[in-house]
This record gives sequence, structure tokens and C-alpha cells, in this order.
Amino acid sequence: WELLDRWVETGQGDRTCVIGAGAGAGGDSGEAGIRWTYAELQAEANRIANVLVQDLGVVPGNRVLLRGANTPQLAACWFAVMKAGAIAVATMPLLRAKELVQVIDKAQVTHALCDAALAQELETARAQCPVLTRVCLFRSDAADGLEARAERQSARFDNVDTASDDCALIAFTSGTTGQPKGTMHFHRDVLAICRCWPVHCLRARADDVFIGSPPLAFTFGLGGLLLFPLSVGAAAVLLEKASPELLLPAIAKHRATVCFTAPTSYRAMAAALTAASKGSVQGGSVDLSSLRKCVSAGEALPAATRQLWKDTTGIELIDGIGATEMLHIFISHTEETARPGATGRPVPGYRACVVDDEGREVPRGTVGKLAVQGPTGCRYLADERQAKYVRQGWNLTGDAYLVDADGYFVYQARTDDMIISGGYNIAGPEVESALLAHPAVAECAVVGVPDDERGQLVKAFVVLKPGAAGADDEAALVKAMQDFVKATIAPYKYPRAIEFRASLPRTETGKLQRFRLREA
Ligand code: 3UK
Repeated sequence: WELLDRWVETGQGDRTCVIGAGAGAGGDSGEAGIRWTYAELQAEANRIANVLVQDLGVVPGNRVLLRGANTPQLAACWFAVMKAGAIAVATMPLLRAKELVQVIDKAQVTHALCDAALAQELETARAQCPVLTRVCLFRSDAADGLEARAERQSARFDNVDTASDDCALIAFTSGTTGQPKGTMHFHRDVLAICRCWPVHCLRARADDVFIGSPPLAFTFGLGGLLLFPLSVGAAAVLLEKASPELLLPAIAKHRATVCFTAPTSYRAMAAALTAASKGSVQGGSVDLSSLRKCVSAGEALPAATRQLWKDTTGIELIDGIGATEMLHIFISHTEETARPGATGRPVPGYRACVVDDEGREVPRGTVGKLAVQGPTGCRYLADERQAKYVRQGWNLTGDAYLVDADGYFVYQARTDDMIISGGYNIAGPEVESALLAHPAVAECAVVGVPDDERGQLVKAFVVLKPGAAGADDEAALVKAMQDFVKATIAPYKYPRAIEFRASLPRTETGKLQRFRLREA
């Protein structure tokens, strides 16, 4: 109600709410894009809620799987599930049948709403999941598809009463290693995140137009591209595909004002903008004059990337660390309080500190484990890892941090990614930040690889910029990069091995998969 019905009931139903950009985000798909007002999204969500309850037999507490690329239809399905008092289990579009089976099994999913384009893997999974009784496809012209069913339903729906501590959604972690973990979040958690970071750090307005890349199945995307814009009465552009090449023209086309994506995407967009301004890319320059706020999350934001984006667009990035377990961002800053190399300070509403292995707070400047407390927190769905993540009310996110003299939190690495080489503790991301400032480096990843002499060896995997100077003499370039790092940070941290790659392994959410590089 607070995010959707409220606007209609207070006479603001005519405001633009969600914009769908079709398959070709550049606007050349030929498919007419959807543009729904708040009243229209409400009507769609109500019809779908009626389908859920009356056609598909959903009762409060049922877990409903949602599967689709970012579209207004998926947004309508999400609200329909909330309205019906059911629990949304959104899944990443790229999940394969094997992973879907785990999700369905773990969350005991009984119903599914699935984009017809992604039905195949779900059908395969369903054959192994008797618990999943009803699947209904949307964006389909089938007679039993969601659209046909919704058309026969009323556009009015009395929202099922839910308690503030009824479960609203189960979000699965991207799970770079091990089994996917389901995390439960209540209705009050959904509202709490709308009242913390967006109010204090983002400071969005009703006339903003949000855009970005993270899937709605990733809580970074759910918040940034659906909950936050709707919480202030703004509009959201939902792109089915949002690679950096597609995101740039989409920002220009929709005159977007607030952008959410990962650091790697900002680097790629900055590179494309620079190439365009030099005329080496077809299409020339892109008009980004509408853009006001750019948010980076999912991975550490290197100081070099912050600077690059500022030099290219004039915009100071807003960095924020969030986690699926915490639902959204809990340490961040405003544009005015940005500090290169630091994530920021606890978002109002949250407390954070850095502790040692015994849970004691460490002195400022000392590296330890990040511990967080606030209105949201980790509730794993039947998982023995709960006791490891939450200790004495504090959430341990698995990140190594230090707090500087001014109370800024400075990211080091994932605690299990810290490199121990020759007796030194080395944070891969710090070496990556140093390397990224080198003019030939487009992307890089620094990991510890087994080494007889030093225990672990600092190794960098580097993707060169197209046409980078010196690429013809690899040995000389390796030496130059090593010297470059030694001149920037403590020399013992320099990468003793450097390997050039065409690309780096990343998750669907833009995170480096360091474990795959270590195994390589
Ligand atoms: C890392 C960061 C440094 C960090 C997420 C915003 O990424 C999100 O959730 P995940 O569950 O991963 C959580 C882990 O990712 N991380 C995220 N952001 C940053 N590290 N600086 C950052 N700015 O290791 C964290 O523990 O996939 C991000 C909002 C919602 C989210 N779910």
C-alpha cells in the first residue's frame, strides 16, 4: 500500500511509474515500450492478485516464484504477490534448472509466475519438484497465460492484511561458492530500507527517473529500481538488457536522473564515453545531461573508478555496501561526504563496527571483521550458517574493514579473500585499485595463488584497454605495471605474477568470481 496504492488514493495516480524499454534498450527493438502510471501499475497488480487468489489458489504465506528480466510486468507480479499476502521468491534470469530446483526445494515454492521467454529452464526444474503445483506464464499470448487470465479479472483487489513481521520475500544470495542461501525479509524490512538509505544518502525526488542494471531478483535492483523510486513517487525505467553499451543510450533516451549499477559497468561506460568523444565509436557523444545521481554497489569502488567517472561525467558516485542478508545498503555517504577509497559511514538507522575474532571492537585503523546492526538483518531460511552470520545481534557480513580516524569505513576484502604472502596480509582490492589507475588497464582481479616459498603469491589478472600502449611487449608491460603499483602502495604488495586475459569471470550481479581465478 505504502509504495503503490497510496499514490493512487492521494490523487497522484496519473504520475508515470514504470517504463519498460523492450528488448532493445537502445530503443530500436520496434516493440512498443510500456509506460504505466501509478494507477495503471496498481490496476495490473490488482488483476494479477485476483488471478493468484481466485484462479491459482494462492493463500497467504504461499511462496510464489518470480522469474523474468526487468520489465513492468515483473514489477506488477511482485506487487500482486505482496497484495495477496504471499511471499515473493524472485530468481535471477540466468539461473539454470539445477539451481531453480534448489531454490524451489529450499523455499518450498508452490506457485510460479514466469516470463514466457524464460519458461524452458523452469519447466525442466518443475519435473523434479512436486511441491510446485502451478506455473503461469506472463508476456505470453497463450489462452491460459497470465495476461489472458488477468483480463477476465477485476482491477480492484482488497489487499490481504499482513502483519509487519510476516515474511514478504525470500531473496537468494548470488552464492559465489557453495549452495545458494535463502534470506527472509519481512514487510517491515521492505519499508525500513525505503526510510533509511534513500532518504539520508540518495535524497531522491518525485521528479526523478531511475534507471540501472541490477535484476529485480537481486535486492540491490529491487530497492534501486522498484522500491525506492516508488517510495518517493518517482518513475523507474526497467531495462531487459542493461549492459554498459545499452545503459548509456537508455539514460539519454529516457532522460534518466538516477543510475544504479556496479563499478565495472561505470568503468565500461566511462571508456565508451571517452571513445565516443574521440570519435572512434559510431554514434558520437551521448547526452547524459539529465543524470544527477549515480550509485555504485555490489563490489568495492576503487578510487580510480570514482575519479574516472567524475572526470568523464562530472558526477560524484555514491558508493554503498549492501548485502542480500541485510536487504540493502547499510554503509554509504552522500555526494558531499564522499571520500575516495572509503565506503562511507553507517547509514542512519544502522550501527557498524569492526571487531576481532572474539567479537571485540578493534582500535581505529586496525583491520577486522565488519559487524552491522539495524532495522534489517540476516534470517537465513533453514541454514546452519545463521549462527555464523549473526552473533549477539550483530551481523557479520564476511567483509574485512578498517575505520579511519574520521570514522569512515574502508573496505579491505572479503575475509576469505585476504591474501597472506610472505607473512604479510594483503587485500587484493587495494592492489586492484592501484593497478586500475594504470592507463593500459581496463579491468583487473588480484588473488592469492599457492606458492611454495611465500605460502601465497599475489597474482593479477589484467584485461587491457583496446589498443593499449605497450601491449606488443608483454614482458615490458608487466614490469611497468609492477613498478607502477610499487610506486602507489607499499611495495611488498605488488603483483609478482601478472596474466593478461580477454575478460574476467563475473556473476550476473557484476561481482568478480575470485575463486574461479584461484582455481585456474
Ligand atoms: C560486497 C561490497 C565493497 C560485500 C548488495 C547493495 O551486493 C549486494 O549483495 P550480495 O549479497 O553481496 C554482499 C557482499 O558484496 N559488496 C557489496 N557492495 C559493496 N563491497 N563495497 C561495496 N559498495 O562483500 C558484501 O558483503 O550479492 C549491494 C544493495 C543490496 C545488495 N544485495
